[in-house]
Amino acid sequence: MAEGGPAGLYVDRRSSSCLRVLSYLRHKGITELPVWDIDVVAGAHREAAHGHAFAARCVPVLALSGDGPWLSQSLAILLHLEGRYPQPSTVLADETARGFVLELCTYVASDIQAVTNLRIRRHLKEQWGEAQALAWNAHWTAIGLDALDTLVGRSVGAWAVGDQATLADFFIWPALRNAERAGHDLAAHAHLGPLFQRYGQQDCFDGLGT
Ligand SMILES: N[C@@H](CCC(=O)N[C@@H](CS)C(=O)NCC(=O)O)C(=O)O
Repeated sequence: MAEGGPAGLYVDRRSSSCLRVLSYLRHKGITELPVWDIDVVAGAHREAAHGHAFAARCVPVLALSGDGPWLSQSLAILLHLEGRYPQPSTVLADETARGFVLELCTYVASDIQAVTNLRIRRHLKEQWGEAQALAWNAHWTAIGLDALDTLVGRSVGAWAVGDQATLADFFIWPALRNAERAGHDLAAHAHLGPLFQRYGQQDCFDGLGT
């Protein structure tokens, strides 16, 4: 992507943060937004030429035009898209319920994924080795999912908050997918285990990600 590369959504399909946005696009039926793949494991987002677009040094990034503005942070991107594509709504009208949806989103993004993401794991591996990096990941995932299970237990229905998809689902599904792929036993969680099974029947998540 040149500094003024094409507009659209920049993702790495291995990234749980990107899967939040990709599953949301599917759920909403948004097909007109161009999606560009970049390789964050190879460091494409850290190349100096892309500094404006990837100022936060992470994906996803939504380039609203070739020259910006650029939005990073999956929650900011989803709230922007929700304004452009309000139906079907994934934010709730009731203020308390809407706040709870955002609580779940930020719990996943800030309290689970932030301490387990690529640059953290890479640093831990370089400093202390692969085994310690894996142990760190398992430790914070277990603590995070325990708390998330309690939070979700307050609201869960067919989806994480009641019986309609909300922003929270697009954060929780990739987190559970990551945890399962890392060997975490989701069945040990009273609410998250069954919820992940129900997610498996939803088209918006089916076969998404690499
Ligand atoms: N808080 C950000 C997190 C984004 C993030 O951590 N993305 C990861 C991939 S899941 C990334 O680009 N990592 C690159 C790196 O760590 O160098 C969001 O919600 O979008």
